[in-house]
Amino acid sequence: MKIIDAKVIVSCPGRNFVTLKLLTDAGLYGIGDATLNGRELAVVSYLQDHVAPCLIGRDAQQIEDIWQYLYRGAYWRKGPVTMTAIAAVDTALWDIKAKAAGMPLYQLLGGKSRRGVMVYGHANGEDIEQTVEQVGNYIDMGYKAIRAQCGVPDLPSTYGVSKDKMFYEPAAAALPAENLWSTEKYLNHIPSLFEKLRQTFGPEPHLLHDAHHRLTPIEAARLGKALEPYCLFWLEDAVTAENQAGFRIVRQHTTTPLAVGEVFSTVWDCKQLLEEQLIDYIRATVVHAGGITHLRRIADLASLHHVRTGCHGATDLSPVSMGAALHFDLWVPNFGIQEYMRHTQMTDEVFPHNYTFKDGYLHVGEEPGHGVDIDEKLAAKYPYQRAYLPVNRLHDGTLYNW
Ligand code: KDG
Ligand code: MG
Repeated sequence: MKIIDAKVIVSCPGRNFVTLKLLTDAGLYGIGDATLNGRELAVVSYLQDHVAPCLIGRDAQQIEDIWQYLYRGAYWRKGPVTMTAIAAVDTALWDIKAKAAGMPLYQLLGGKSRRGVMVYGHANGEDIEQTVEQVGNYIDMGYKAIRAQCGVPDLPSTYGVSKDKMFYEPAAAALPAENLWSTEKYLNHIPSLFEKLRQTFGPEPHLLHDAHHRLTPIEAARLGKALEPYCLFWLEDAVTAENQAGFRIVRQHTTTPLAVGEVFSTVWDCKQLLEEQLIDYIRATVVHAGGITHLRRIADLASLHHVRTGCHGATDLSPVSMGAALHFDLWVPNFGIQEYMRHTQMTDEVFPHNYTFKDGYLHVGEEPGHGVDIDEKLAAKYPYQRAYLPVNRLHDGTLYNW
């Protein structure tokens, strides 16, 4: 079964998405997500100019060989642009293989390990009261796990807090917005959010929080300790992880479970974190970490060290990523949780899919493949719009992590 065409489709149904469609001479096609938020066109060029010419004529069934060909063959390894492009090819090829086998993708991976995929939703508010209300709404919708973020007094904006309560979209400006950040104000405020949440909802709902890479290890240690009485499911991205050893300090001080990895692109980004058991959940995902072929290797290494998966699932990962991730989640033995930030109706219409939400779990359909398609005609109605993530500055103007 030969690959005869590789189409790169760029569309902006409310936000930008890059999608790869691989077509074969058997009449089967596969879809992969190639969206890298704020740097979309770099992946478009990588795929169109450098990957597509090498794919034409190759056997679509040789997923592993094509993965190695694109990874080793480039000479320049790793990095988010390369790995997102490889991921798109890999996801499309798994889609094709599953369609050729007449099976939903999870069957090819080894079958179901669980009945459904537990997901967490995003509650946020300008203040504690609003966030508490939103958490209540998610509980009413059936969610078992909720990420809670809230505004910080005296900071005009905070990561994760949006006006539209179901859809958080930080990449909203044609040039990066400049936000203000204060670690002191944040650290003084956040524990009281979780105190209030536990007082209101009791011990049952899983509560999560994302610090979005803004703390140093010792600051993260302080937050982790302060949150211990509220038994979080996880504290996410407390520290940037370029220096994996930095997590040792956090780990030595707190029993709050730690999650990291949404920006990781290969197993090398988390080798030390996993081998030293410095984290509890690895957030690498299909689209940014080399597709199912590579994510499976990360998950296997994680499982040796008691680390579970918690794949990234923000709105900038298209429904194609979500579909592929759900098949992966259904199979992976060391599954933890899946992030599920809902897409807008406009996005859902461009990407028809068969996954459904019920009682806090996502379920995939039984159709062959990963169950997500793209309506190319509709996609063509929404041309690309440049959009950047914000940047953060401290009070004195110093550029900081967003
Ligand atoms: O593109 C950046 C977003 O995906 C990121 O800010 C979302 O941190 C995020 C999360 O946990 O979903
Ligand atoms: Mg995050």
